[in-house]
Amino acid sequence: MKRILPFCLSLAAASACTAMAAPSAKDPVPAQAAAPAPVAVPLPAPIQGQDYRLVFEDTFDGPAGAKADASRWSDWAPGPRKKAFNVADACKLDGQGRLVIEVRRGKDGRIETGGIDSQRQFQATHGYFECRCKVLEQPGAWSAFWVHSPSFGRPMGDGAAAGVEIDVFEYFPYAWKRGGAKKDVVEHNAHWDGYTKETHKSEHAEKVIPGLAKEFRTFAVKWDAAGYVFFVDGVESGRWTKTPVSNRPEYLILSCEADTWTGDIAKAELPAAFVVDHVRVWQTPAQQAADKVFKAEAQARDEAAAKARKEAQEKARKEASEKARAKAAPKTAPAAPAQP
Ligand SMILES: [Ca+2]
Repeated sequence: MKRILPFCLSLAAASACTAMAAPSAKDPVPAQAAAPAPVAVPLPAPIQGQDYRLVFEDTFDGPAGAKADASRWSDWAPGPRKKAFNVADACKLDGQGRLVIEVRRGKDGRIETGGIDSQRQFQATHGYFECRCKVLEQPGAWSAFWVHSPSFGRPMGDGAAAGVEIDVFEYFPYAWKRGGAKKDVVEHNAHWDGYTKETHKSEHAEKVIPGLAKEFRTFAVKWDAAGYVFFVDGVESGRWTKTPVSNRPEYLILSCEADTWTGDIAKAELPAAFVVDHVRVWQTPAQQAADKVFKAEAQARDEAAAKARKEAQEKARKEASEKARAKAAPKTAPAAPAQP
């Protein structure tokens, strides 16, 4: 068996090896039928022939009304976000293998929606990140699949270490700030160096996809050492040329948000939904190995930054308490003039 092991390991499918290791007539036949072999997920066209392996997948199978799988996602609810309120039942499975993120008017007139992210469950550096979904097309709210950094803007001025907000797709069909209606325009937006006016940097790419919201689309980014290239249904839809290449493990987000600059939500036909069929992440073995190193580096940086923050807080606290003590202490009487 030893001799053929490397041959077995080199096979993508283990069926040939299984056949060689089939039980002899003496071996008991398992009473239970073997579980069906998992169906291989076909490689997306832009990464075919490049040794990519599936490292994350959610196909959103489960009973109707169930929450997204907690081993992969955390729900944003409850809480306010921009012009909406994230509620627990806005993100749920439809029982048909899809996640539905609803945007609706609550009883008190507030806009309710939601989002999920994988910050605690899954992070990766570099790879091919894809989402098959049907986008939301209403004024005042938008849907997005994005990849984000837990240390966004820290350290400032170093997007490689701090990470970049990678908006794999955003769709703002009624965004008046962006030159009027942008129906059918898919956007790929980068943000780095924090969100304040003084430091924030961004880059934008977009493409017109006729009938963008009419059917399910597959949005993807190929993020690697060479940069970022975006795809819609396997066809390139844009690339960034200025954005620093993030070498920071980042997490996945699926969300709907609402704000006034994306149109008048009073005119929206609600409830409406962002429907997600699957999310997959692929990496090459070299990217998987590098990812481990990036994760260790990021952890060391995060820990050092947390320690520095704690020390600074402690120093500030001590200084404030010394100041307060000095203020409260009785003034010492001036020394009497020396007698002649
Ligand atoms: Ca699905």
